[in-house]
Amino acid sequence: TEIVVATSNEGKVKELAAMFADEHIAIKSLRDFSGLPEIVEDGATFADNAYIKARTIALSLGVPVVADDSGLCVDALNGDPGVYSARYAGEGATDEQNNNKLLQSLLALSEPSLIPVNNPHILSRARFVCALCLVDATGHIIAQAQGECEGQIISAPRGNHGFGYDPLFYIPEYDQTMAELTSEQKNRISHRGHALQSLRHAIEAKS
Ligand code: ITT
Repeated sequence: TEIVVATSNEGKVKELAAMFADEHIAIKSLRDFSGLPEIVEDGATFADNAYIKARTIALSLGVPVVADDSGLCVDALNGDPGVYSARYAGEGATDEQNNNKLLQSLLALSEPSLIPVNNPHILSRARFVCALCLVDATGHIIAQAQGECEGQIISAPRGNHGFGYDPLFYIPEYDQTMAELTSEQKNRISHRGHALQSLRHAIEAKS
């Protein structure tokens, strides 16, 4: 079996492929197709954007589609970059540019109260959020789900696994950043892992 995921993000593809592997479901991403319509990702929420991506691609290909819209919400930045996580440092920004922008924004706040005296490296609490949406071949929602993962933004990157903001996302319970965890560990505790579990339950509840 095969499922189309409406994403061009290789990091997402790898993680979702690993999560679907147990069920022998292979993933096709937008990189496997050409001539697809432009996706206008102008929703106000992760859930809205996941639906927009899934629906656009389902209507174009005429098959069921899953989409993942995700991002990082930082408390000290009032929830930013949020739905703008992929383009925080500008359209087409690299992960490194986005990470630098995040550190700059947090250091610019320079509110000493945000920084616990015993650990000067923690800049803010934060959470990763992932919305998944499964639509049928006509673009109607079959199931939706959201998952979150709590952590803290640290002042210097650590680790080189994962993607995006993983090197700056510290998880106290593991004393490691998301980029220091193995992909198996990450998938077990991540926003994406939780969202997929919840999507599976939503699908089972329907059938
Ligand atoms: P698609 O729309 O093609 O799926 P995208 O990267 O543009 O890819 P989003 O709009 O959902 O997707 O933005 C997600 C951004 O949030 C992503 O680029 C990362 O910067 C960040 N992000 C999401 N999940 C993450 C994770 O597991 N680890 C680190 N950063 C993550």
